[in-house]
Amino acid sequence: MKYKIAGNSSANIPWQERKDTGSESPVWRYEDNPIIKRNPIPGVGRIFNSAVVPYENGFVGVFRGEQTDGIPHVYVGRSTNGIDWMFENEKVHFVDEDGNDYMPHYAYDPRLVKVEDTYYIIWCGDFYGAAIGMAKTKDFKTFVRVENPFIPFNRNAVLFPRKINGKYMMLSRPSDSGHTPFGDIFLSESPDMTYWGRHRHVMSPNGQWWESVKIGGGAAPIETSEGWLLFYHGVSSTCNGFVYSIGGAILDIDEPSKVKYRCKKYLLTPEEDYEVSGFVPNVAFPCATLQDNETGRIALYYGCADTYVGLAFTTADEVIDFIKENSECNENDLSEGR
Ligand code: BMA
Repeated sequence: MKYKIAGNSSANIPWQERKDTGSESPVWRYEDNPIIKRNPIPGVGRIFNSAVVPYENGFVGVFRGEQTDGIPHVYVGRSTNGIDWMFENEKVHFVDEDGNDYMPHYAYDPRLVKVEDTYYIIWCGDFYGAAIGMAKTKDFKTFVRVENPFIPFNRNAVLFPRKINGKYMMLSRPSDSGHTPFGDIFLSESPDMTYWGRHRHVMSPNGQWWESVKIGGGAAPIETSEGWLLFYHGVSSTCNGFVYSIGGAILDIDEPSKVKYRCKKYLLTPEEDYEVSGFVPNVAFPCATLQDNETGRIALYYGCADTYVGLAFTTADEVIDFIKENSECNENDLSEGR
């Protein structure tokens, strides 16, 4: 292997070898996509834009369950193979530090990241408009909300899986409270998961047509020997609405606001029926990866058309080389140093 993935080996992650599809992309889809179909739980019409992590001998995830009243909440699911998921019928019950009920009005696009011995869930909820909500758990039974990290409006907060220079690090995308027509990725740091500051610009839409409207963090960054590998979403606008594709970038390992490489081509764009048609057509929305450091294999989970969950695969070597070969930045020239 040319590039190394840091962390523990997770040999049982889902995997399927590439079949030649004619695509030049280093990312290929699971043949039996989508892995989560409509009406997966009573009272939930669609699950999509959801995140998973290795847990015990298998995997656990937090899922965006679009209830049949139209309101999204977070549901827990468990799987032994990362493909077939069993969901709890009840949405996650969040409490405050004293154990009192503390439910968000709604919660969508959850991310799930383990830092040290704690799992953090980060979602978009309501705080006088769209804003980031956060909670922690150690056992996936008790979910304790922590302070909202940012003032409104914000979406797509993605925590790094370890502290950097002694600080927790989080990407986010300041927004408006609607279907935001802009979006750049910023980085914030915190000594304690309560106070966030030292905000830095990471990336803006950079002129590539497939991501010309807005971009936002996707899966938690993967630590590799080349830097932090980031799968993110990039949005373009057409006469029929937005199109969400998946992009790739590599951030500096010690100073992740610095973009080392950013692929000017998308890695995955809506092509299959389950991506181009559904509740919101033409959405591929990456939210999580599972990776194995022994083989360099990466399994990427992405929401499809705001309706299903899809799975795609790549390897660290293939995707990093593709990003490097097709990199066009110096992204940091776009900002004023910060
Ligand atoms: C964004 C979010 C995502 C969704 C996307 C496409 O603003 O609402 O949850 O996948 O739009 O509809």
